[in-house]
Amino acid sequence: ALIAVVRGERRFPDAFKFGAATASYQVEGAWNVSDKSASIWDTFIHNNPSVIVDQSNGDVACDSYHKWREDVHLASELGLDFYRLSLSWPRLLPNGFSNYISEDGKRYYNDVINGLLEKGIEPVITLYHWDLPQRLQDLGGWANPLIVEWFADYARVVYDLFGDRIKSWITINEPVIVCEASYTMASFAPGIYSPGFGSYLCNKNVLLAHAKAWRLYDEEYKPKYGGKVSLTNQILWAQGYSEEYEDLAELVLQMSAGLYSYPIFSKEGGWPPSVEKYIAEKSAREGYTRSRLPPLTTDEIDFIKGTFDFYAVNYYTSRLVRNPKEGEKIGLWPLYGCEEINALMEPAPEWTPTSSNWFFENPEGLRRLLSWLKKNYGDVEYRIMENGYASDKRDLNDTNRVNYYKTHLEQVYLAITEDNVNVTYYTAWTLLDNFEWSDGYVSKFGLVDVDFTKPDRPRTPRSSAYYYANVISTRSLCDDDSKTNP
Ligand code: PNW
Repeated sequence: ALIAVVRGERRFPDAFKFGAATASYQVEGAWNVSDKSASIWDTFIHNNPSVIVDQSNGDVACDSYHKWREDVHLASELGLDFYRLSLSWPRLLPNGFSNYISEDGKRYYNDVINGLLEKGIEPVITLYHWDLPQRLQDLGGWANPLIVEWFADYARVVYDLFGDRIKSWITINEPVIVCEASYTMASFAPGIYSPGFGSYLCNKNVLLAHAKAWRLYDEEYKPKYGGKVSLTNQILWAQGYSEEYEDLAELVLQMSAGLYSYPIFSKEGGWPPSVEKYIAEKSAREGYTRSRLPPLTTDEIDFIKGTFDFYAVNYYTSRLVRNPKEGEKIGLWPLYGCEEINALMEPAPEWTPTSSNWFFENPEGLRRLLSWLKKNYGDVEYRIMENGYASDKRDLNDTNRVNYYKTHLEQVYLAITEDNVNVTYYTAWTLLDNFEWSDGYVSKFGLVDVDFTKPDRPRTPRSSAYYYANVISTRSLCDDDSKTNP
């Protein structure tokens, strides 16, 4: 075992759970084995290798398709309470539709789920972590309202196959990235540039698809299995550059967190009022017949409202918000600015940069964000479903990553004990170095190092793995740094 037990002082609540996450395209590889069809990430990168900094792709990745036993073993050595993984839709349903289920896909996910359960690790399943079947993209993907049915059909297959063993579900990972990185930045698959339009169609369809999958579970599976379902939002904490910009920062938060949370988690439902008004007025000034933000009907508002069992959030980084000065260019939403509302977003000079150009360390942002969420969406259960650190070094003694986890867990602890936010899960991103989207294999987030130069992708735990294992075994934040050395 990796653990040395020390008596920590800052103890997390007994029921608190610690885990780690991965995602199918980032770890599995085996992109075309058996009857698996291409996902939009397979196609996007095969067609445009230069969109990835090191021209790499996820064809092999960590080869977790073959090496899942080792991953389960590592998860067990860490002492994880849960392991969050995503399912590849085109691995399970090669047609995209539910008329045909891949035996191979079924076997693979059953193996992983049962392997985790045998070690006493709770599997947490994400239905959609960005690898849409290319065949559905060819029909419009997230811009086509029919995807709401396609997604619900897929969800039904998954609930039928694995529902007896899964108690926690995430429908969709980071809708803001699904819709904005794809349609506004156009740097994520399918890479269709349609800012302020395609992104909003996607936004609406994502909400309806999530709601339909939630209601399906709630009505037909929850009575039998008693699991919980939500979606997870990635939110950059935003605060005013100075006091005069607090209102603008609030509008930025409504544009990012609000567009995907207010319809589900607010009492009123529907689009966040400030954003709805802003975009409607701006669209009219621009000469559009109707708002670029597609309206939600009363039925749709009711259908989406309340479709959650907890609030899930992924946190990495923060921004200061202000209006641009004369001649200053606003960067791309949702990372560097928001053209729609004339907001410039930048890191504070004292926040330490990481190897990902969008990522600067601000641990306090996590605590502030949790308080903001509680203020906006109420005293519900909050689960942190991702948090972790990027480095381009392969060092096993990853002191910066240890420090990131330590300082962020401290903020989680304060949110629980000082601000009374009901946080119940903490998830490290990620178990092992993997394919980091645009950053390829350059930015590494792993608790465990993976040697991508070797065909068998050997895995070696870093200091951060030992540190985290120790936090988990003591359920506490330990001050004794000697315990983090392998
Ligand atoms: C999340 N940003 O993605 C994802 O859920 C993971 O798949 C990913 O590996 C991890 O965070 C680290 O990036 C993000 O540009 C992608 O702000 C981009 C951003 C944030 C999160």
